[in-house]
Amino acid sequence: MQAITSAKLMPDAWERSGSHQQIEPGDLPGEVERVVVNTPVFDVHTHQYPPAFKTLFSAGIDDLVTYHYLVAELFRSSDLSTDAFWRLNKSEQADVIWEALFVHNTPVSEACRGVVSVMNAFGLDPHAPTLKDAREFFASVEPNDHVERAMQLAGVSDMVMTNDVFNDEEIAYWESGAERHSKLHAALRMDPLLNGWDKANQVLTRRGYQAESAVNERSVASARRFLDDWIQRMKPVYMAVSLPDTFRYPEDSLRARLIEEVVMPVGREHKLPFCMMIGVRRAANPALRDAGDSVGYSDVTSVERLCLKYSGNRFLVSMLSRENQHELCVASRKFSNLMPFGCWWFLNNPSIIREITEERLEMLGTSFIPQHSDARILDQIIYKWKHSRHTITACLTESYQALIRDGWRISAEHIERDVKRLFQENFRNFVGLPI
Ligand code: FIX
Ligand code: ZN
Repeated sequence: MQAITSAKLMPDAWERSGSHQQIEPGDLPGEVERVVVNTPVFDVHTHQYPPAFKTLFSAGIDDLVTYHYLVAELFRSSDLSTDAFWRLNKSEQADVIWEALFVHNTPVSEACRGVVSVMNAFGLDPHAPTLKDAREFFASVEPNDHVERAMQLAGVSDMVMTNDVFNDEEIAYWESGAERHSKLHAALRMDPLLNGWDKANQVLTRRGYQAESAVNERSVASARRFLDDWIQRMKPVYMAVSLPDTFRYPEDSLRARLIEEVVMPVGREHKLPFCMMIGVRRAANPALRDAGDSVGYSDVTSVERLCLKYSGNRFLVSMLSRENQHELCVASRKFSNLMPFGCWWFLNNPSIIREITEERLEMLGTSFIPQHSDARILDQIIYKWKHSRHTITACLTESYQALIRDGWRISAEHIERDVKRLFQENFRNFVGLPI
């Protein structure tokens, strides 16, 4: 005779609360999709700029089709040499890529399917034999309206830019007071400072921050003053760097000294997280230029050591190697000042987004940032978020279904709370932005 537990005699907490309508298992997939599709997302890492940053602002079909992901794919489906390709102008390059990857082959790769998604979103024919119609359409849109339309289609509320304070072209816009966009937040990117001090110290000196090849007291003071001044001007939400797969901490290197004596103190003083994107092997094939970067297995223990030693700092971390993802989840369980984010670059494919999101839900609950677009071309946010939302919906649905199997009950309010945390609140809380 099975004992009847007291729980069955009394209305339980769910019934007593009376405020939540339980979702039936059969309705769950549709409810999760409704919430995921309709919850605006904070895109925590992009390469976007406001239209006022004219030469840095990128949108439209020629930029989309010559995105470096597609350039890499072109050479697997064309006999064209890299030299011959680079001698073409942008629209000629786009025509070659369109022919090879969309006309003579089926665009099944994620990057190609992304272009199809974007064209479909704007009512353009992805089966068109040429880019003529698409070019006419994109030539007709006003850039500022285009930003609003693309963010609305993508369901993106805010985007974080990548602002390279060592790029003369970009800082000219900042110094000229070029108009910003209230929903495009700055990120102070400093790859040259940490990965190329031999040149960076000369740039600092040229700009009035006397520094030397040695990371000595004078250099440290100048580098900190340089960052302080740019933080004052940009109001970034975090400081960022892309680190190679060989990055180690601690290490006897200029980079380690600069992290310890410049980045960590500046981060604490300004309450700015340090965003590390780890695992790039730059220029694995230099002939491909931007498309020539590759991936390398990196060291998660180095991340843990930084989180332990600098418990007063916060670390946003994305790693490029699929093989590092499980370790990064484990490290995130150990350090609440470590926030894993996104399925970066070569990981931004449905099969891998699914794997990473599932293991994050299993090990971190809803305490992580599931995705970022890394969009270089404005229109990419439309496909990157459409495709990622599809996979995130599937992962969340399976997590809820497993919970229901084990006795939990789900309401729409709970799903809305969870997705808002994943898409907005985890990041806003971590960088100190208002909810
Ligand atoms: O370092 C980065 O911000 C990387 O995301 C880029 O260098 C890379 O080219 C990219 O856009 C990947 O999606
Ligand atoms: Zn990026």
